[in-house]
Amino acid sequence: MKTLAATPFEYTFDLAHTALIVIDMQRDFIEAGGFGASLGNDVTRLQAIIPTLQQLLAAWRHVGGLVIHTRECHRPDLTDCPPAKRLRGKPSLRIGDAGPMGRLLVAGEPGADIIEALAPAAGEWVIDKPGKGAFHATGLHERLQARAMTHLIFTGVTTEVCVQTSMREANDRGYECLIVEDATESYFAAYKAATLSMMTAQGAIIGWSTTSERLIGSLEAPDAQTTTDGLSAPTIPSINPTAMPGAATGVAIAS
Ligand code: C5J
Repeated sequence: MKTLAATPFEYTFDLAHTALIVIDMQRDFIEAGGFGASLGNDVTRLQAIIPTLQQLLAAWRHVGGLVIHTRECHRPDLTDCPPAKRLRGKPSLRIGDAGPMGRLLVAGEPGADIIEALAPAAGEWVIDKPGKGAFHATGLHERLQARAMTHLIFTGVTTEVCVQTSMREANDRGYECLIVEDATESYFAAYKAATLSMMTAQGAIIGWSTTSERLIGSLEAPDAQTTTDGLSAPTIPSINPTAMPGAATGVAIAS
């Protein structure tokens, strides 16, 4: 078991039953010309977390943890995109419209891809989701149950939309949830702060938050495991994620 300092109190997890979830680090949200930009947002705010996510992914992969990537996208015929989602507001381009990276938020288009710097490695799960939440119409819960997963660690974008929705869905399904403060970002600083605050309030009513430094530190530390004689024994070797292949370049590392 691993325990780390978190808000509002310590978070404990067993790596074998914990998945790291990277929400929607897609070109459509991170790069100019995509869906996020069509709503008038400054996408450079989201680009700032890429190096942190690379370090965290490298550390998580090094210890053999399950990684799950999500992509918010729709079928080309948009039958899974309700008008209430497509027609809302006055964006410069709507979901399904053609932009510089192909049709916005449509599966298979360049804009729906995960950015190259955070490309999924072999064996990692990639979940296409038509909603904001990762559990809506994806079968994710069933797959997690089949792998006996109990704890989920959330990262990605945007904090108050798809990350928060997914973490709330997970909490309702019984998962112990942690969000990594510097590995998630919003187009709006105030919304990110409010989201972290409301999810961890009232005794971790939705879950916990921590920093990537603390989480990586917990992966580097010896695993506290009770042995038959009642003593603790270290099981995980010490690591330095910044020195790993791929940590700086974003090259995918097979887990
Ligand atoms: C949004 C997301 N903001 N991934 N999607 O529409 O947060």
